[in-house]
Amino acid sequence: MKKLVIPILGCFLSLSSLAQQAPKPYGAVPSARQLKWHETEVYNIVHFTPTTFEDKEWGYGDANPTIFNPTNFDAEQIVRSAKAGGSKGIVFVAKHHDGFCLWPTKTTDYNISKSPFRNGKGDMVREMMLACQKYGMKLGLYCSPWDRNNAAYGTDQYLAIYQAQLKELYTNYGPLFMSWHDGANGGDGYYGGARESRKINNLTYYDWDNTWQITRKLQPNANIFSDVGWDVRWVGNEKGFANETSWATFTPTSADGKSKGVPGNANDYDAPTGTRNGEKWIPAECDVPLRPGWFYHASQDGKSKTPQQLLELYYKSVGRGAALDLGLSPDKTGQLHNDDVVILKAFGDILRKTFATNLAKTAQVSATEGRGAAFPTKNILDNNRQTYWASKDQGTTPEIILTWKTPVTFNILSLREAIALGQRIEEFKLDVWENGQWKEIHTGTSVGALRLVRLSKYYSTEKVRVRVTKSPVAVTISELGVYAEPEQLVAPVIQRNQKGMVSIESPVSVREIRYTLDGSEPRASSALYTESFLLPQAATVKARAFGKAQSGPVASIDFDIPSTKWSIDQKADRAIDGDVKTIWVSDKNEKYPHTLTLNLGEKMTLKGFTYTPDASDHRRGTVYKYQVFLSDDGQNWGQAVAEGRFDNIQNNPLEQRVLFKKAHSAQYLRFVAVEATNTSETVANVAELGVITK
Ligand code: FUL
Ligand code: CA
Repeated sequence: MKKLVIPILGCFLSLSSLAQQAPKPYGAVPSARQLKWHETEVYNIVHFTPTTFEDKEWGYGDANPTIFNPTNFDAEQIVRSAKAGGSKGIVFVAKHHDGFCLWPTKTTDYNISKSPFRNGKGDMVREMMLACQKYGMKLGLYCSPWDRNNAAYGTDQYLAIYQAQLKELYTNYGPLFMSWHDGANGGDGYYGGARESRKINNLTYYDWDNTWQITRKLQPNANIFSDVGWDVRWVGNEKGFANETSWATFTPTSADGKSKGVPGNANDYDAPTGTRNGEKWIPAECDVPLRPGWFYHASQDGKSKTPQQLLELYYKSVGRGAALDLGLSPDKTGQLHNDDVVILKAFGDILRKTFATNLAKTAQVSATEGRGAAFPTKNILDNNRQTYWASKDQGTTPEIILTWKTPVTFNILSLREAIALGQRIEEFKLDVWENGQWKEIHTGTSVGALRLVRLSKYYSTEKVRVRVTKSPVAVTISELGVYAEPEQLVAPVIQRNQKGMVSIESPVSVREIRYTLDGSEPRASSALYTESFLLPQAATVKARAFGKAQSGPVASIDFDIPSTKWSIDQKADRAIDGDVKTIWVSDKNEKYPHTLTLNLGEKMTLKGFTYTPDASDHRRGTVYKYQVFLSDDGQNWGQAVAEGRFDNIQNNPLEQRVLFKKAHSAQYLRFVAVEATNTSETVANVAELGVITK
């Protein structure tokens, strides 16, 4: 008898609770490891190797280990500053493309024990790990597969070495939240003295399927990052943002879409958006350096992103369900430059202030289409991503309404789905109550782990409504927030045109801007900027906005001589007009090499030259290999005074500064674009061509 009763009772119970069952998962869903990663949101990749001391972006692999001699390395200063910048983790570059290992590895002599750092007894990976532990930060590691030092690179001996390095790292350090695998591989390098170009087949060379099994086995909680996952995908650019519509699901392939993708050979073009209903849950990481380059260069002092630029990146990465991996670059002392420390803190402070008060918590919340008492609306305000409110299976267009007794002022809406059940929402709308009726102020698309809507202005209202207007299945919302961002003073933008006129403008309205020309910090007593002025010589312009009680961050530009007297052939005036947004592109009927001849108008002493490529999304013909010749008369040119390659210019299209081996006196400079980053392109682009005289 007993045996019969139990199943009947069970059946009765499940019937009565049917309405309160959780929605069925939709599509690919995150693993527990990925759910943890989603909580990280902001972390920092740190580049500090002999390449820092060589003032390069890609070390060739031939630097003498003795140059790696930081006078004041302090992992805690780096980690503390990162944390002040809202970060929850560090991805430390344990080995970059130059092959130098920052831990005492047994796999190669090219490592930290051969450097003067801590008298050859140092282990920087360990110091970084301990600093992370001290400050409650997660640790991830980057170990470059491409190794320009290793003699075995390109042969079938190298994979075992790379795998052994990973094993050492996974065994001696951790626990790791990420294992970072970049896609740059193959090309020229030192290779144990061979100094040649070595090509590999990136589809097979690293045997990723087996190599990553090592990661899984030794560091089961490490999220594997690469162009194709397994856990986190590259967003496809180094600008730091995902597309407006951004899916955590992705179907990775090779670049031509024909085979399985691998790092360095993947459908990066799909990565900014991801794949709706893609095969796997592989959310995007947006990596971007705080300074122009990934490594520290003194010439880039003053060019770090401002807190406001970082905020924009934050809203376009974290706010689109991805993560922001902000690159930090210790200088030769082994610490972050104080400017960067200040910027990080200011950025973190604004984030903390913005999100300190969720105005939604003081509202009365109601929802249509609710799924019953097991999924109450209070779940969207409990700071817990696991608890959620859900609609009925048939109710795919629910609305959530917030009502306050007195109006609130806000400019940010935040939404999270219960992503353990998949990414569901495809479109939503935001309305505010204005003059006795609803006014639609925003339409959004994907939500996923997080969607931050940052409105162009502040709204004051007593009612806010979020309407989901498109979803294939029942909707889940795990958290909802309404916030007001504090008002800000931002760094002005300094520019000089071809006539030598300097203009200084602030992207937001400010009371006043003050500036200096002698390299000193602008103070309340410095010159007041009223209109553009002539700067006919080389000088450092620093400017800053002053508000009622405080002053904003300092903007600084190091101008060389102006191009006032210059002329150029090929109708390439756009290459010398001082404006990086105007671009010269070579004749499309001509093939490489492309040549530009610059007449400086008078003879002068030249220490080097600069090339700034087009940085726009649709750029073509970024120059990779170059040569430079000089002449007194524009007729006789000797040997090239500089030739080489612009490292990493494809991913990070910035001003390239090349110093000649010695200074030369000349009136004419000839820039030869020898090859594009993409060798199938026939054109070359030049946003700006300049000289270094200082
Ligand atoms: C890229 C590398 O080539 C850059 O040097 C840098 O390390 C960046 C984070 O990843 O693939
Ligand atoms: Ca919740």
